Amino acid sequence: MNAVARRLEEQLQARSAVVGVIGLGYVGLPLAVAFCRAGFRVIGVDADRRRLDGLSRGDSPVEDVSSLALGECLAGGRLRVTDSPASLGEADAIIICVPTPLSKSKEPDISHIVAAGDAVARVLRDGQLVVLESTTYPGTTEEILLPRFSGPARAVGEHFFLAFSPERVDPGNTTHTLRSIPKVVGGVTPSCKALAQTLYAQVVERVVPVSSPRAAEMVKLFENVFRSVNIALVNELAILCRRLGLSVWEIIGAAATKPFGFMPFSPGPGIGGHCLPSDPHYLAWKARLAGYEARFIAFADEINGGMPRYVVELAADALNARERSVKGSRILALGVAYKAGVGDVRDSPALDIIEALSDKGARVDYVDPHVPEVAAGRLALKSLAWEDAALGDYDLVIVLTAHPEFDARRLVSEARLVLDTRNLTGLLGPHEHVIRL
Ligand code: SAJ
Repeated sequence: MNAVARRLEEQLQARSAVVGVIGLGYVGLPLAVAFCRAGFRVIGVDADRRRLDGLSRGDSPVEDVSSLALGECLAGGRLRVTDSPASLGEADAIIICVPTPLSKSKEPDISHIVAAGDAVARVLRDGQLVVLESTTYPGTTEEILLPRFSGPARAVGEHFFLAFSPERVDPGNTTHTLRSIPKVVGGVTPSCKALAQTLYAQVVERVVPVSSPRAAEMVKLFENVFRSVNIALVNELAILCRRLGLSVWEIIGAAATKPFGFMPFSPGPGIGGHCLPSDPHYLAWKARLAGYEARFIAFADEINGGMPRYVVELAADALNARERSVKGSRILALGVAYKAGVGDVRDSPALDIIEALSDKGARVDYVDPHVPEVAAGRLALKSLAWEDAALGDYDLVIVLTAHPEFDARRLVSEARLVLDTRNLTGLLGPHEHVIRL
């Protein structure tokens, strides 16, 4: 480490360094609050004026950050939120946590990373560490950010430092917290890696160094491809078990008794959220550039993407078996969030299912205690209250998100026909009017 690096190292260890976070969403805001609570001064930057206004009022838009915790950081003067990236000139460490969505053609859209990189390049000075956290294809840190930051009199590892560290936030997971989830870090040079390790060691229990930013970028994508492929496997198993007259839930439950070499996943109506539907495509895209077709990723996407249509077919078959058509039937969807316990509807398969049933002429209502209102295609719907929903008034009740608020016993006793895609009613044994995925 040269003198510049050693000085930054001392500031990070003394927690006198100023930390900048670009992107105050489900990744950036918890990180900003964690550094505040560790004693750092933090500058939070976000382009969304409405989000900033809410943050300045102490209203947390992120379920994993309480407004109380946010308010304490603001009141203590440790956290300042702004829409001006120019203020990052004051920061000694800058963490970029901007979205990496897909384009319409399912190709990486790194425009937010490019914009953040250009903003940082305008304020970059000697002695700063920049870490990219946004999930992206292997090579982004060194191909997109490094050239923007390097110059004739500014070399990485000497004047400034650059690393990648994937976010591993699992929204709604109270068991594994930011502090307890090991943090993978890959630096462009050994000094970059060492400084990024010191930065994160102030807020997480375990830092896992890897050989390069590309390795760290790949680790994250592998984690998500692992989940996407295994979810597709159990979704295909669900389709197969139905054809063979078996319960996929029984098969998986029994297989999960194997104490080694097995990891259970659950079939469902499809996959949603900010990660699994999109992250694997970043790797598939990079693989194609390297002349390789990542077939597991493509096939998993095909299976998972086909589940909403499969659920609509099951619903139509269930109504048909009772001499009801979808057209004209009243259907109640339980849950629209992309997974249990959260209010996030991004890429939620429930919205596709509700829209498809409505397009077939069903009148669809929904209940989701975490989502007061939602747009499903052209539909603008408001949630009914679970306790007020007259389950017996519906021709079909479909469980799409297994929120803990839904009482399975009441569902089975009051509803006339249930399609349970999340095994919410699994413990209640077989019922003629309850169909499970
Ligand atoms: N799902 C299934 N079956 C399963 C597991 C999940 O159908 O067995 C569905 C969920 O219902 C959801 C989607 O897949 O619609 C994604 O579920 P998820 O549990 O992966 O939830 P995410 O995307 O919010 O969080 C994941 C993290 N989850 C876990 O590791 C448990 C992790 O992959 C990343 O930290 C995070 O994405 C991210 O930010 O990349």
